[in-house]
Parts: sequence; C-alpha cells; structure tokens
Amino acid sequence: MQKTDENQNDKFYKEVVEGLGSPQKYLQPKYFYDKTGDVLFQQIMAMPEYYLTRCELDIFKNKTAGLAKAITAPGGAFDLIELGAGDATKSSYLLEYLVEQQTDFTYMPIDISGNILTVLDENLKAKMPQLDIVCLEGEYFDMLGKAAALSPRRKVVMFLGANIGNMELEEAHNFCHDLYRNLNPGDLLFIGFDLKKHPDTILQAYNDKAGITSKFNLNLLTRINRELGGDFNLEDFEHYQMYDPQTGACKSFLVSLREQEVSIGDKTVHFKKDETVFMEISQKFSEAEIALIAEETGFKALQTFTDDKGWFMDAVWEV
Ligand code: AVJ
Repeated sequence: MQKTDENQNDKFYKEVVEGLGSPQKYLQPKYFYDKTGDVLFQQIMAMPEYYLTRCELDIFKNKTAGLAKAITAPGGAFDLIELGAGDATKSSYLLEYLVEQQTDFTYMPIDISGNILTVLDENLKAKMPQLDIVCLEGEYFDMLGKAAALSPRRKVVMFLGANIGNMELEEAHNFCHDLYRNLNPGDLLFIGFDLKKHPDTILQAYNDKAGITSKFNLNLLTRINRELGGDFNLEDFEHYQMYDPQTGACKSFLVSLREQEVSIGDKTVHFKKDETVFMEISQKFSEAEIALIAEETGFKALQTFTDDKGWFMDAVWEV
C-alpha cells in the first residue's frame, strides 16, 4: 500500500523531533531531497570539487561492456533494481548498452523523491522507447518487497553513488545483511564505494568554496520550516565539515551560532551557542574494508571496477 502524504509528514515530524531532542542533535540526510534539495544535489554533482560522480561516471562510460557482462552472466531475464536512482545519469549508460544488446530486463528505479522519479521516467522513455521501466517511490526495503511481489525474476540490485557511505559502519553492515536476506541465491548486488584518498581531496568535495554544500545542508531547515511549521532562522546556523582519515568518516554538521529557541509545530527546541546538529556521514572505505563487508554479510565478492584515478569502486557481489 502506498503511504499517504499525511503519514509521511507524520513520520518526518516524528523523526525530526526525535533527532533534535537527542543529546547529540541530528537530522537524517534522507530528508535533504525535497525539490530544492534535488536541484542543490545536482549542483553538487557538477562542482569541480565533487569528484565522486565523475569517477563513477568514468566507470559506467568506459567499462560498460564489463559491467553488462557481470550483470547478465548468470543468464535469463532479470529485474535491474536501482536503490536511490536519482536522475540515473550513471546507470543510463548501462541501460542503453543493455537495450542495444536486446537484453531481457525491466529497470526498476527506487527513490524517496517522487519528483525526481517523474523526471527520470520521462527522460528515459524519451531516450530509450524500448526500455521496460517501472518506477517505485518510497523507502528501499518497502519497495524491494514490492519489486519481489511484482515479478519472480532474478534480481540485480544497484546501489550506486556511494549512497552506502551515508550509513555508520555498523548500519552499513546491517543494511548489506538485510539486502542479503531479502534476495535469493544467484541474485546480485552492484554497490558503489568511495575509496579513501588524500584527506584534502575528500574534505574539499564536501566543503566547496562556492558554498553549495552549505546551502544543501541548510535547506533541510527551510524544509522543516515549510513542511512542519518551523521557525528556523538560517542566518543563525553555519555548516561545518570534517574528515577523519583514521576512520574514513567525513561528517557534516550545522552549528548554532547563538543560544536560541526554535519552534517546530507545537514543540520547542533549545540550542546552546556552538551546539552542533549532526547532519550526514559520507564514509570512505579501503579495498580491504569493502571485501570484509561482503564476507561478513554473507555475499560472495565476484568482481570490482574502478575509475582511472582509482578513487571510486563499484563491486559486484552474489547472494
Ligand atoms: C548522495 C550520499 C553519495 O555523501 O557524497 C554530497 C551526498 N552530501 N555532498 C555523499 C552529499 C553532501 C552524497 N551521497
């Protein structure tokens, strides 16, 4: 059953109040992506500092045949599911190749943003009229269940763009294990990781000079103001970014520039001066750490693909 907007707003409110009521205040990055957030993320991907998208694009553009081979190798028709598809810039190279080869598959993009899915559906249909596409709007596991109910075919699940990095290590581990348990023997997981590299390169990707990442973070406060009846004053908060090469954690925060009270609907949240709100983790991995996650969550690591710089890795794992 499709959730109503009202239910989704209740959940948004509940999670915001819970996060801002915690000793270490936090908000969840999945809420960044409203209409403005989608546009700002597009701008982030186009920034000179944000190498991630270009690196993964390099893999999809230049290693298309290899990727297609890895996906089609087990044989037979399949559903190509993409978690957090966004605008599918990267995967469209693979989709075009598969369509050209007359591969028997259905593309099932899953995204939390219905807005971006509508655009995606239109664009892909215009580009590839032969493409069989079913858009699924909602949270990953709900929609994976829906995909399983829609068809019994072999599943290839793509989780690109270093989206896995948005989880703490233990959470990433649990997530992969949950995927493993929700798939069947022979199904594949195709998953993108941002690799550890020079700390400055990483920090700059999230601390751009033009301040787009800062706007991206602050936009969530604007969204709370609009959708949950908040009264955040954006001038009273500042974006702060850090990267720890030891753990590979790149984290963003908003810092309260003064002591203040903010109302959200009928709730009041108190901020001390310099108090932080943890916004997002973008975890970076070593090759060994990636192999270990596969092993510990039950998957068999089949193959890896990297860009020319060796900055990004797409791994193919089998259930
Ligand atoms: C979409 C989660 C991969 O962490 O690199 C980019 C989001 N946040 N700049 C990332 C993001 C700030 C991005 N992911």
